[in-house]
Amino acid sequence: MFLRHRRLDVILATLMCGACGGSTSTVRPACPAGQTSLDGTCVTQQIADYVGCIRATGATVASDNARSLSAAAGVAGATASTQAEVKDKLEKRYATVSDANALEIIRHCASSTSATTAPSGEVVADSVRDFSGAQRQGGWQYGYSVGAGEFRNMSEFDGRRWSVDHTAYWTMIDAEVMHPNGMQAGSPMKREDHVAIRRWVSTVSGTIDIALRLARTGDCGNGATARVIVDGAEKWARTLKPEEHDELTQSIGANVHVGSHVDFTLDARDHDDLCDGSKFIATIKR
Ligand SMILES: [Ca+2]
Repeated sequence: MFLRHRRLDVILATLMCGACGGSTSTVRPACPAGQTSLDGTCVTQQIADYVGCIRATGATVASDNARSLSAAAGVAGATASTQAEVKDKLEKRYATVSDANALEIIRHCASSTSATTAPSGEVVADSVRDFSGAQRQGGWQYGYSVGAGEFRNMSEFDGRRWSVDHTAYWTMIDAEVMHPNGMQAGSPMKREDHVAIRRWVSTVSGTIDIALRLARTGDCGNGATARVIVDGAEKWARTLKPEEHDELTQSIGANVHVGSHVDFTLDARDHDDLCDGSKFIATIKR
């Protein structure tokens, strides 16, 4: 939890005042080539992306204190000349008060946004290569929604797969395969529609290419529907028929910013989750 310490409150109150009290805070200058505006100050794109990552990640894990971390990152970004310098400033500040959550975000974003300098065609995320038992590692989150509800993180990881509650629902995600849960009669599991969601929180800005590989792992039931949803907008959808065991490949493009949600979802189709395990792999390039 951020800002438990009064000393940090004082530091950040000072920083926030410095960020909002000057006459230049409302000025948005036209920045020279290769730079972009960060809260009214021209900085490198890499610094802007780094601060953007800290703000986006902080907002997802610590809403109570995200504004303060956001302000500290903004001030550090506006007064540094490199991403490494921003990281150094923030690390020193949060190490002083032993804020492990803030330090994790600061270091995670430093490694993630180094990809913003990758040349075109570089793989910035791969759902199999990056798969792990840690939420947010590599920008990936493993979750689900109840029906069309909001994204929720899965909480169980058994060393191979994420699940909601493996004793109650089919809903799961492993390195390659996803499975939803349905509310049809006859299932031994709880009757509740779960959409399985593998989410990538973008570490880059601009146009990305997403290469998909899909296939059914079972051959019964009524099929399952796979979708790619970027910041809430559906970009692609395909229902996999029960017998579609041959790998299907698809390439799609999308425009993203640092912090964009790129969701790979699988739902049971008409509530029937019988044999709905499906391989759904994504490789993302920029
Ligand atoms: Ca189904």
